[in-house]
Amino acid sequence: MKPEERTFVAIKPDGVKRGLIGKIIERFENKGFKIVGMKLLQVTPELAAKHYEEHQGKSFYKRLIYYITSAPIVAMVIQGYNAVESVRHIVGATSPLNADVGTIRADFAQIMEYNVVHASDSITSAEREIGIYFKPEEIYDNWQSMQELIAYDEERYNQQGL
Ligand code: FUP
Repeated sequence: MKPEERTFVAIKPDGVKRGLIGKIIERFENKGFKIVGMKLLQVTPELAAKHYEEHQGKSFYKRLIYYITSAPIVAMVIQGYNAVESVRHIVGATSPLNADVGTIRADFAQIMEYNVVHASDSITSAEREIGIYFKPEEIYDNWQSMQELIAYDEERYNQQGL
C-alpha cells in the first residue's frame, strides 16, 4: 500500500465569515482523514503573494489577494491515503458551476471568486503550501485516528483467538 500523504487545505474568508468551518471540516473527517495541523490566521499580503505566486500578473490576481486577506482563514494539514487527489475530489472544481454535486464548492458556493475552500493540486504544491503556513513542530501526528484504533483492537482481539 502507498504511504499516507499530506495535503494543505484552507477554509477561505467567505467560509469562515459564513460560519461554515464545522460543516467543511466534517467532510474531511467523515472520509477518515486525520487533521494533523490546524490554525485560524489572518493572511498578510506577503503571505498571500507567496501562496498565489503562480497567479501573479493574471487579471484576477489583485482581487484574489484582496479576498484572501479580507478576514481570517482556517489553515489545515490533512493526512490520509491519496490525500491530495482525494481532497481535491471532495472540494470540487474551481468554479462551483462545474463542481460535481456533493462537493464542497458545489454545495456551498456560487461563484469562482468566492469558492469557500482551497486545496493543494499536487504533492509538490502540498509540500510547498504546508511549508508556507506551518512550522514542522506545528504538525501533530502522534495520535491514533479512529480507523487505526479499531485496527489495533481488532488485531489484539484476533490474537486472543476468541
Ligand atoms: P484551485 O486550485 O481550484 O483553487 O484554482 P486555481 O489555483 O486555478 O485558482 C486559485 C483561485 O483563484 C481560485 F480558487 C479562484 C481564483 N480564480 C479566479 O478568481 N479567476 C480565475 O479565472 C481563476 C481563479
